[in-house]
Amino acid sequence: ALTLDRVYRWEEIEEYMVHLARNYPDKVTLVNGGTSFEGRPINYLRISTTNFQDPSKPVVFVQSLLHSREWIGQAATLYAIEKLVVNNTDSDLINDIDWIILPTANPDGYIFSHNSDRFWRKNRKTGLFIADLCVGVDLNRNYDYAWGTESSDAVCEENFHGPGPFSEPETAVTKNILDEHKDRIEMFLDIHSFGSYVLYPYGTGELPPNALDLNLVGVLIGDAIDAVKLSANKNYTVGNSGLLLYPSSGGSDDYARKVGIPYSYCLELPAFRGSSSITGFLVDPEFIAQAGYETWEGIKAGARYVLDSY
Ligand code: 0X9
Ligand code: ZN
Repeated sequence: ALTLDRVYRWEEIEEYMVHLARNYPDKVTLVNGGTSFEGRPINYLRISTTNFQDPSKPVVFVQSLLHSREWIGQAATLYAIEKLVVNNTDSDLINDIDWIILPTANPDGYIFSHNSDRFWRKNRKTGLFIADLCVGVDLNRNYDYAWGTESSDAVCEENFHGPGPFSEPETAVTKNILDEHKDRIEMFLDIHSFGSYVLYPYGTGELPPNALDLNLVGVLIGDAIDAVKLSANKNYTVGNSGLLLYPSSGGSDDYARKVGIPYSYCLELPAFRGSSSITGFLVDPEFIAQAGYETWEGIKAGARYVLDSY
């Protein structure tokens, strides 16, 4: 088991996933989804009591750490894995749903955020700019939905969208998972920070046909989280990402919705102290367990909705 009293390094999380697959072979499968730009394996877990062979079960896909500095989202994902596999108190969620969980979508960036620059956001793609004076692609602008329309074509910018849609091996991993299982994935959650938002497509501000349902289920998720917060901190807001937050294109949630995943969200977890500056990415060890616990309440609410309506 893993205790959420600190942030874990990439190698530790990899080891943890190997350990789970080995110790819970009837529930957990470790899958390699590809290789990062710097050559690291991008591994994810399939959690299923029927080895993913029962097409009558819906799939919930949770991804985190697409943005390197957003450490708290990865902690929340690890908490969800623990609650599903090691310390399960919600048997319906593991028996009746198959899960795909990708804790570290951007391993190169994550390691860089530990070793060199705590506030690094992008991946570590090089060869884009003279003498590599600027490196990295914003992976959440690199998916193929309205690619390049609400993002930057300048390598040095934080929201640089890359040379083309899915130019990055890291975004190709998500794409392949979504494409492979799109008929069964009912919910996709891409966990980010910070701001306490439940955001739904599209980042351009255009509304998908099921926007009303997306809003309704988004409110269920946000309310479930707020219900376990201290009253002073009830602060989740729900809305279309382009309208509520800011316009952007090429997001993972947008691609998931585009290929047919009905309930696709970007969850922006809170900053550990109502911070509005970049320090909102910093993680207080005391906040990790709470963030994991409250986010899990939201994930459960979303997953149960999906289960009941599948
Ligand atoms: O800008 C982003 O990629 C996300 N916010 S963050 O502060 N974590 O960088 C929001 C993405 C919302 N989804 C889409 N725009 N599709
Ligand atoms: Zn983010």
